[in-house]
Formats: sequence, C-alpha cells, structure tokens
Amino acid sequence: MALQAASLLPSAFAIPKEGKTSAALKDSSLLGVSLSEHLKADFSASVLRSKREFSQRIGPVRAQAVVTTPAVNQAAPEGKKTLRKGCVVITGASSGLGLATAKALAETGKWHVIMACRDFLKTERAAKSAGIAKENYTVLHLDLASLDSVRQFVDNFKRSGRPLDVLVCNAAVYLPTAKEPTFTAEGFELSVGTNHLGHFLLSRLLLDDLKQSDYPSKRLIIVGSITGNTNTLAGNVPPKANLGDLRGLAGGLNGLNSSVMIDGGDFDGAKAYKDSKVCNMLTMQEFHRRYHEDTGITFASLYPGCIATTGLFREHIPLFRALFPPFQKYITKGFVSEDEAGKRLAQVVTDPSLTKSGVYWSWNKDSASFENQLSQEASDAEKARKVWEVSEKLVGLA
Ligand code: NDP
Ligand code: PMR
Repeated sequence: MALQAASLLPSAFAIPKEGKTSAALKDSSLLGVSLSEHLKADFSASVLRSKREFSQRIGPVRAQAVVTTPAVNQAAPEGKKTLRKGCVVITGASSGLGLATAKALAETGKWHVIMACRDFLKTERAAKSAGIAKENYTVLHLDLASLDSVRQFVDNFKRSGRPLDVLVCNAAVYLPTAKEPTFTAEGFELSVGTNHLGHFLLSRLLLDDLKQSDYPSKRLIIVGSITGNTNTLAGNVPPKANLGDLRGLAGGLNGLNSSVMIDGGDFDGAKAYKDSKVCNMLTMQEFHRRYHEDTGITFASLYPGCIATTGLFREHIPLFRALFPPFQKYITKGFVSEDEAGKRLAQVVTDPSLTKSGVYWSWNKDSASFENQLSQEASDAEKARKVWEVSEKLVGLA
C-alpha cells in the first residue's frame, strides 16, 4: 500500500489550472485569513432580524400542544436577558466528527443535542463514553439510507415539541473498496443515496422548523470535504469528483435504467463518495440562494480537516488505515484530531462570528477559520439548481 500510495503521488502533485488562486494551499491549512469586520456586522444584522421576526410572531409557533420557551428570557434577575438552551440535530453523531461535535456543544451547557443515528445502542454507549450528560442529549432513530426513515424521524422530532435551532448534516458512508454497488431502501446507490439524497430530504422537511425557530442565529450546516474540490491537491487524487451532466442522477442511480454514478459512468465507490460531497456543497449554496434572504437562516458547509482516525475509513484495507494517519500527520500536515475537528464544527454551529451564509469554512494551521474557495464544479450555480431539481424528484418532493 505504501508503494500504491507513492504511485499516486506524481498525478496527485499536478496542480490544476482551475481555481486561479492558491486554494489548494489554503485548504491544506497553510494560509490564514483573519475574520473581517463585515462578518461581525452580518451577525448584528442577523440578531436584529431574528428579534424582529420574534416580536412579529403571534401565538404558538408549533403545531403541537407544546409550549416552547422563547429564546430570550426577559424575566431573568436584574433585567439581564438570558438565552435558552439551543437545540441542535446532528446526523451521524454516534462516532467521529458528529460525536466530537455533540460532546463539544453539550459541554457548554448551552445546547441540547439530538443525536440522529441509525444504531440506537451504539449511540447511547458512545454518548456515555464521551461523558455527555444525560440532560444534554436525546438519541432519535434516523437511517438516511431509507426515505421512510427520514420522514419518520421528522415526525418524531416534530412530536418531541423541541424547537429546531441548528441542523447539522454530518453522517456519511465511504465505500472505496466495494467492487459492486450497494443500494438504499429506495434503490439509490448507497453513498450518494445516504450522504446526499437522505440529507436533502431531511433538510427540506425540517426547513420550516428552522424558519420557526426564534433563536438569535439559526443555521443549516452540511459537512463537505476537500476531496470533492478539484481546485486542491487532495481533490486531484484519482478518482476525481465529477458530476458530468447528471444523467445517472436523473435516471435514479439504480443500475437498471441508469448508471449508478451521477455522471453516468461505471461504479467507483471512492468517486461516488466524492461526488456526494460535491452535491452536499452545491445543496448548501442552493439553499442559501433560495432561502437565506427571506428566512435569515445561515447556510454553511465546511472542511473540518483530515480526521484520519474516524470510522469513515472502516471499509478501507487495513494497511491504508494504518498508514493514513501518519501520512496525514507528517507528510500532508492536514491531520486533525476528532476533538479538534469537533470544536471546529461546533464553532460553525454556534460562533457569533460565523453567521455569514453561503460559506464553505476551512481552518488554517493555527486553527483559525477562514472562508475557503470551492472548485469550479462545486460552486457552479446552474449545476446546483439542476442537482436540486433532480433530487427533489427522486425523494418525492416534486
Ligand atoms: P464516521 O464514520 O466516524 O461517522 C459517520 C457517521 O455517519 C456515523 O455516525 C455513522 O453511523 C453515520 N451513518 C452512516 N450511514 C448512516 C445512515 N444510513 N443513517 C444514519 N447515519 C449513518 O466518519 P467521520 O466522522 O469522519 O465523518 C463525518 C463527516 O465528516 C462525513 O460527512 C464526512 O464526509 C466528513 N468528512 C470527514 C473527513 C475525515 O477525514 N474523516 C474529512 C472531511 C469530511 P454508524 O455509527 O451507525 O455507522
Ligand atoms: Mg488525501 C494536502 C494534501 C492532502 C490532504 C489535505 C488530504 C486529505 N489528502 C492530501 C494529499 C494526498 N492524499 C496525496 C498526495 C495522496 C496520494 C498519495 C493522497 C491519497 C489519499 C487516498 C488514497 N487521500 C485520501 C485517500 C482516501 O481514500 C481518502 C479519501 O479520499 O476519502 C474520500 C483521502 C483523503 N485525503 C484527505 C482527506 C480529508 C481524505 C478523506 C476524507 C474525506 O474527504 O472525507
């Protein structure tokens, strides 16, 4: 495998022409960009807007007979305004980045985390061993590889009577060694079906709940990745992401009347994952274009760094799993621990200086956040619109 990895080097180091600036360097955590003043201004505006929306609303905001606490408690002692606990849904919080983010948020005492996971027991155990206090989390069942399960999750969540202040679409599968495709309950290729289509339906169905939140800053975050961005060195390691003309997606990715790959090509598990990440980043931007101005919701994506120790690589060969962490730590220097990555995502959930919408966040070597540049394909507005329209047909929304 060492040899195999080395043999990838020549093509990997050929930096493409696309993306005029040195985004590859930025994304690989070598350059820092300080937060500009307009971010702070944006936050003040968003707080004001939320307050205005809140004061304009009459009557209960939810359909259920549950009274939710207003975000700002005016009756606090000495006239001080205190913020109620925020409620954040995190998909795939049973391990890796999702678990570390749940832990980081719960530890503040300011957030209740809904751990939206497919394996209830595993998640309970993970929460316990991470030391997340019982009162700070709830496990709710969600299998993103089944659209029925997504709908069921949304019903259950609505019935819980909790407000939705932030939704984090984090779960993913990566199947780099699969020879043959596998499928979701509805027959979509599993990587795109889970990572993109499951999250697409989830976030569309929960958008109204986010809109109704009276929290000062409501956010929808979809985890992206450097490997879907071909304006970086990592994004040029074959197979590269490429959605083509979306003919496979339009055909339903089922391998019967269409290809299982978005671009209509032959099955490749690693490419399917990278394509799904491009869909994630495009979806975030399309949400931003369609809904940010009217709703005040912040839509964001991010590359948290290379968390080379997570379960994401569970399907990879053992030698890869052994060599990947030291390779990322000592050679690319893109490595980040699960704890550190969790703090980064928690920052995107809650930091008042990260309220700008439509942004793909990354971090430099001092762990300072900066607005990163997406590849040409991952920022193609026309493609984003098409992915949105085809996806809503596939998940039964259009
Ligand atoms: P993990 O494998 O540790 O976490 C993935 C999570 O997704 C698990 O909780 C898993 O649940 C869950 N999941 C998988 N399939 C489903 C499903 N059908 N329904 C519900 N949940 C599901 O990997 P990471 O923490 O590394 O990945 C988290 C995110 O970070 C992903 O979006 C990934 O693309 C992104 N990312 C990761 C990087 C890295 O270097 N690791 C780099 C850049 C981005 P279960 O425990 O039941 O398997
Ligand atoms: Mg990559 C700055 C260089 C850099 C970074 C930040 C990553 C991140 N990778 C880099 C470079 C390289 N990688 C180079 C030069 C090679 C050839 C030796 C290389 C190889 C490689 C493989 C085989 N890298 C990988 C794989 C995977 O199977 C991982 C993958 O693509 O998962 C989809 C992966 C990753 N490299 C990363 C990151 C963050 C990943 C995995 C996680 C992800 O994108 O979700």
